[in-house]
Amino acid sequence: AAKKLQGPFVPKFEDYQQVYNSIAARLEERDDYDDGSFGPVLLRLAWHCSGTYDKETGTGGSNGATMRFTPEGSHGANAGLQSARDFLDPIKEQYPWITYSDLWILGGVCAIQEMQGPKIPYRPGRSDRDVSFCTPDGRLPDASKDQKHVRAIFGRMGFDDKEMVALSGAHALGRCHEDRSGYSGPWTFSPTTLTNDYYKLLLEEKWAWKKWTGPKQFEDVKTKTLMMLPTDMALVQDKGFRPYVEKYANDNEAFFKDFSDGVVRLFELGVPFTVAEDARWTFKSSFD
Ligand code: CCH
Repeated sequence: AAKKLQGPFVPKFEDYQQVYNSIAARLEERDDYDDGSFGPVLLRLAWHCSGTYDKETGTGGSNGATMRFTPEGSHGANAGLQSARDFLDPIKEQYPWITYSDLWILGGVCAIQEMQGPKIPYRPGRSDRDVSFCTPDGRLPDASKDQKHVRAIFGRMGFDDKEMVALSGAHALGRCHEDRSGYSGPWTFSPTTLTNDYYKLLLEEKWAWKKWTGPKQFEDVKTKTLMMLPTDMALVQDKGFRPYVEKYANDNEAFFKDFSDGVVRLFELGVPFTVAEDARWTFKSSFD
């Protein structure tokens, strides 16, 4: 019999596409969650891994998957993300060669594409690190604050005004849960499909403080079913941010382009890749 060359398994594009397909299939299968999809919470997991990055010290970011450990997993901002990690665990069992940190980011990529968002080019290369790499609490944004805080937090990651507004369009997806953040409700009427509705609603609806005993948030006056956080409202109140809100409200294609570029950058913060930028992969979606 022909002798097969043995060596360490080096996964290729096709192998990662298979992982993507398995996540997509599991998203389809587990439609018993929230508004019918784990997609939003998968995206939030990927963002909260990445959004701890600090450009001055080079610490934080998606390399490491340190949210597996209690110090970081129990940060207030990460409440509820256990459900996203649990959702991905059977995928990790099926493909033990992928690192948690590459898998969690691939989960975010898959969630965006499967919720009909733009393509998010991807490179692997993240390795899992131990508990000593957990980031300190307080690196993720606090929704009760204003534009100064948003600029300080995203500025620390290295983002500019345009990117901050583009990334915030993720709030077209998902909802706030009282038992997680204290806030309540979805931002749009289609929380499992990525659209530019977040910007349209910010500009077109009338918003007022919600009358309740929970944290200060806005609700739409007309239906009282949608919400905005103080940090969301800061995007239309601030002179630097507002032009981008208007641009994305009027041009979904421009939003998709800038959102994709911003997410690619976000998901790669602090990762020591050996693969070049021009060798990123684009995964086929389940409906392509
Ligand atoms: Fe966010 N987000 N986010 N967010 N977020 C929440 C939920 C989601 C802030 C606060 C909150 C981004 C930026 C910000 C998602 C993606 C992104 C919640 C509710 C709060 C609070 C959590 C809960 O109760 O379950 C603040 C503040 C900022 C910026 O200032 C960015 C950037 C992204 C991604 C690119 C997604 C998706 C959700 C929905 C999660 C779900 O479970 O439905």
